[in-house]
Amino acid sequence: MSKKYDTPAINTWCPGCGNFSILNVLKQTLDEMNIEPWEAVAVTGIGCHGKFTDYIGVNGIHTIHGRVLPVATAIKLANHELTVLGFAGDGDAFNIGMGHFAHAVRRNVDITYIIHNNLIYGLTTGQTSPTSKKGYVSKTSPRGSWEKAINPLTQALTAGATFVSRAYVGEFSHFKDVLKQAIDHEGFALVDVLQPCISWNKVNTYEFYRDRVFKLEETGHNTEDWGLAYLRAEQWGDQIPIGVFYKSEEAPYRENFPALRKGTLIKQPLRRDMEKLFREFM
Ligand SMILES: Cc1ncc(C[n+]2csc(CCOP(=O)(O)OP(=O)(O)O)c2C)c(N)n1
Ligand code: SF4
Repeated sequence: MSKKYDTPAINTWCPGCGNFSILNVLKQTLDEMNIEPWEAVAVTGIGCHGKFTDYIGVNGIHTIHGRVLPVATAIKLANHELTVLGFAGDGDAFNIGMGHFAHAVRRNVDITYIIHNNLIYGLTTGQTSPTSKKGYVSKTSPRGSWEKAINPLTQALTAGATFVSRAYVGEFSHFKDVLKQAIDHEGFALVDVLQPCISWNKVNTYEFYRDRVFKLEETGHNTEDWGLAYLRAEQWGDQIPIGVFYKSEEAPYRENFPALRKGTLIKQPLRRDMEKLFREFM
């Protein structure tokens, strides 16, 4: 595997964590898509997934909890030539960051949003998260969670997403294929990744997923059928679908900005005397 996306950082994820697979899939995907390290930017939230910016050798910003999407949106608007990749845990994305999700989706911001969905809070030692299933027992829900779980896929579909997908870390080449399609997609692309947390989630383990996941494309699934995508997105139990659920073509967010039709913002000449502006704040 190419070493050009490696960094010197010492990896502190637990050995066997599903995050390793996400990192390796991403490196291979970027390499195979000929996206050079300086052509991509990774934005991460707070959590075990947040260390991604240390471990992937592309431009990166480790932002504050729940704010991956507004930061990624700003980067894309400032320089839409970059491949912008957002990485968030299920807690980061669907608790503190939930408000941003529907807006990034309905705007169709041209970014790929990768959810490290381990169905718990990993970094803070295994508390129930918004995607934990009803009845899930943890130190914050010792009698079992009584709240309905948030489903990232149905949330995205109802908000009007143009690319909705799910991958599983144990299906390496399938994951890579889904990720390539998501990065290629012009508009907001969700990749909900089923990522076992071997230290804290003793229910949704590698064995759990190995016995349940199946590939949608092997069922003749039609990715243009929103209703079918919704039905499949609700399926969770003995059988768990992975793959591309839905995709459609719509203009990405930046096309609403006449100034961006002339090219990426950072390459346009400044029309204001910025020196004067900066002096005002000194
Ligand atoms: C504003 C704020 N609130 C709470 C926290 C504590 N906190 C750190 S990580 C985290 C959640 C981690 O879970 P998740 O986003 O699912 O990521 P994972 O660790 O599983 O990758 C929380 C609540 C924080 N750092 N900042
Ligand atoms: S606590 Fe869980 S999510 Fe975090 S590094 Fe360890 S196995 Fe991975």
